[in-house]
Amino acid sequence: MARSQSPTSVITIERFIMEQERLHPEATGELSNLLYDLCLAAKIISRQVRRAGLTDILGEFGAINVQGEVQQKLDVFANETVRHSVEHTGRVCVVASEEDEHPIPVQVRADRRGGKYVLLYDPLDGSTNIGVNVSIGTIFSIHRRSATKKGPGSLADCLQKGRAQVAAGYILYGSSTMLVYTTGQGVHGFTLDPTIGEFLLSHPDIRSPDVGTYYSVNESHWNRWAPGIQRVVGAFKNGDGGKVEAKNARYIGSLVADIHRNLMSGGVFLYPADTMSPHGKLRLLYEAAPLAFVVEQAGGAATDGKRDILDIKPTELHQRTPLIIGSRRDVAYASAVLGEK
Ligand code: P6P
Repeated sequence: MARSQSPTSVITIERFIMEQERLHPEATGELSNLLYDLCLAAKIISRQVRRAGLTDILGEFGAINVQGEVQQKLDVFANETVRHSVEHTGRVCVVASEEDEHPIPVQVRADRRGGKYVLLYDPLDGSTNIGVNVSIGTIFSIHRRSATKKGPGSLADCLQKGRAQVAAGYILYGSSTMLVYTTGQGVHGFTLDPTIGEFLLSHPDIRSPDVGTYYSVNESHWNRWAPGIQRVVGAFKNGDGGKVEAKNARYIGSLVADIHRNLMSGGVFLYPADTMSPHGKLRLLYEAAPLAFVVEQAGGAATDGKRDILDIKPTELHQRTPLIIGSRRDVAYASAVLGEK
């Protein structure tokens, strides 16, 4: 019989972040407050996503974003909600989004010093799934400013290796709304209780199995892949007679949903380069790098096939990268095969 939770036994994300902060006497609380800001944005976006089918917000906004994709109304709403939740706080000096061509420097008039942090985010990944009620997600990455010392931040502050992130995570708008994040002290999952508007600790210290149950890839791209990738996917599908067992295929086509399932159950996700997308499809700064930080902190791994995702030095804001991410031994297997001559 599950122990019913008394109101005093629930741990809100606010209490959890505060307790985590106390582990770092040098902490000023600014990172904690920035994470709260993102929680507020997540609640607002979640409310709108949950109503998407009931208001006229469905459908296409009509504008074309920097990726050349038709912007869905919820994309625009989510993009602005995240930015409006942080830009007045004095905690960030620059924000950059998948939906905006350039970073947006932030200067709060009263504070000449300028914010300490950089926020990179994909406001609503998988948005083509909005109209068919498939889970979608928000992904965020937080760095300290590095290139500028005060005032508004710059593109150079955004172009940092994933290894330098101070926090990263995602919000999954699925059967429930979950926020999963890391600050380098493990990975923790919180489920939104909409009746009280609080994210409650539901998955402390998430650890991924070393070997995955699932492999996730869009196999319709098979003929566009390099032979090494075909070998790797073939082994995940059929086994390779010893080094890796055949796995179950699971591919939702919504990055956060695929990554979250594999994080919890064990699995490996691949979005390789191919003849049509020579650098892959997914973005390094606000998709691959934050997810790699989370997955590594849960005991997994993430590579572009040659290098750890977190060790790649970005040169452009929206640069793409091939991505193989998930259970540690599955990623290692893929890297070993791809490294063979
Ligand atoms: P494909 C959704 O459009 C997205 O950006 C990710 O969420 C998802 O993992 C990927 O693209 C799916 O791409 O080519 O398999 O449809």
